[in-house]
Amino acid sequence: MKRMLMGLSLVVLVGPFACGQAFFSDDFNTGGTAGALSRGWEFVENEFVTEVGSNFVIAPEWPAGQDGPGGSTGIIHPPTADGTPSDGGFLIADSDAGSGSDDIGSKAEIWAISPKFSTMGANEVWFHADTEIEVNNNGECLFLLQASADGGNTWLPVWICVEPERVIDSFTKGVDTASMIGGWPEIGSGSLTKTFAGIHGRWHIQFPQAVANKPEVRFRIGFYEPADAWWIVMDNIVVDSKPAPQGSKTVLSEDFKNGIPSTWKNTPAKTQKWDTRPLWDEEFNEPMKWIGGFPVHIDFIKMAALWGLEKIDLDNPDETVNPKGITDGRWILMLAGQEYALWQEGPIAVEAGQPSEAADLDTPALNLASAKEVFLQFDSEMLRGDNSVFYDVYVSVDGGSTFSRIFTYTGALLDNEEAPYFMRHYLEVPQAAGKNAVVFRFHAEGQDPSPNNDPTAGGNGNMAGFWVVDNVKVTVNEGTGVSGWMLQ
Ligand SMILES: [Ca+2]
Ligand SMILES: [Ca+2]
Repeated sequence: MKRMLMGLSLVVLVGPFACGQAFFSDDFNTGGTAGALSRGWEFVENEFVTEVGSNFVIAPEWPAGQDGPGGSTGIIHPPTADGTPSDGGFLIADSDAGSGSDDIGSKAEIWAISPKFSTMGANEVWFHADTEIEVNNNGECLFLLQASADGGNTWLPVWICVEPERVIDSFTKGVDTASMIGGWPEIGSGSLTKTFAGIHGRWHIQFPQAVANKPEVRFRIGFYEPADAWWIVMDNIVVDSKPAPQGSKTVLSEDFKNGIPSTWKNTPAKTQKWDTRPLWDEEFNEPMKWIGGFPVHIDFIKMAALWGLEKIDLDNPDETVNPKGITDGRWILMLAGQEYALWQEGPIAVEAGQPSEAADLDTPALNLASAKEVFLQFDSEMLRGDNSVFYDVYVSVDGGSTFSRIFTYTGALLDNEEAPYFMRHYLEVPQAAGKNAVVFRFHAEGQDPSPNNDPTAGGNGNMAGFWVVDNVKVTVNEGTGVSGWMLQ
């Protein structure tokens, strides 16, 4: 509610520089599930649902038949923009904690449908939410975010997520999902709207143009055939006309097409560097790791030639190489085949007698002396293999002498070793405004699993995870006109 009121006041204060007002917001801190229902939310299951305990509630309540909200970490709040947990109540549906039996073909649907709100006067409509959507690497659910321009009579796709095993299950069980969603997500497409990956952090996504300037708009998030789905968790939802937070002037833009630039500092704390290609396995002289006797690689488009594959054909999947099997959801990359900066846990540190692999990738020092607001954005695709792994972003305002953390993946609800997360993060960095030597740091660390967790015994090739970063941009606003993002 505070965000909405501040947004309205900004319209008065700074006129055209205020990018818009909130049409809807909810922090779920008032009245629990009953309070949300009284505000116009609907938490609905269709007639095909047989699962018990998978419907939406406002935590810390949970549905009858379920053990409790959240699952794996004990920190059950979803992450805010900097990765730390949200507060108070939050929206959750946890199919994993439910009985989980509504398989592919069941037509079961479970939805949280928002209250109606007006977008009159808007040219564009944006959805923002602190979000944790956990995608089972071998699940078969569809996660869907949709918007309605007619009060909920008809729905338009905003974001479609497919649990990776659904590709195989659709093929073997003859359930045509691809035509239902307009084709499978495209591995390697970098698509932020049709994906095999989950969401972790503050999510910014634009609604279809059709819902702008309409008197009765709604949105809904939910499961379609949620058997073996994990969960949907959201807090601090805001719908307004403000795009994801970024400045009007680009100071740094890096797509790693020519590798990691020499102007970037690439420092291994132990032995492991960031690179634009996977680790080299010295034993097999190939850029891959070995899992259960099979060669695997997080970017299997780059590995296709080695496997004798001409293409990854999701409409005619091969169980031995397609999403089930050795390349299950843990290895499906939405950035596959592209150039990027990659940290991947590997055997090098263990071979060198170092149990921990950590590396810092630093931007060049940026002169932001004339900036009133500073923003960092980057595409991020990551999988955390175990609790030894940390992925964090830091900023230095003294040229790289000292750093403070501005983002973490491990501060809120998270599950290890499922499908990766893939999204674009947008961070506001007020401490960098007006500073003349600003450095951003991507820090990754993890420990290669080894027999009996004995690092001196050598790694067993299991995966501790990977982090892919791409399309890093630093943007600023200068002068007297500011966007208002930092005034909220
Ligand atoms: Ca809350
Ligand atoms: Ca790139």
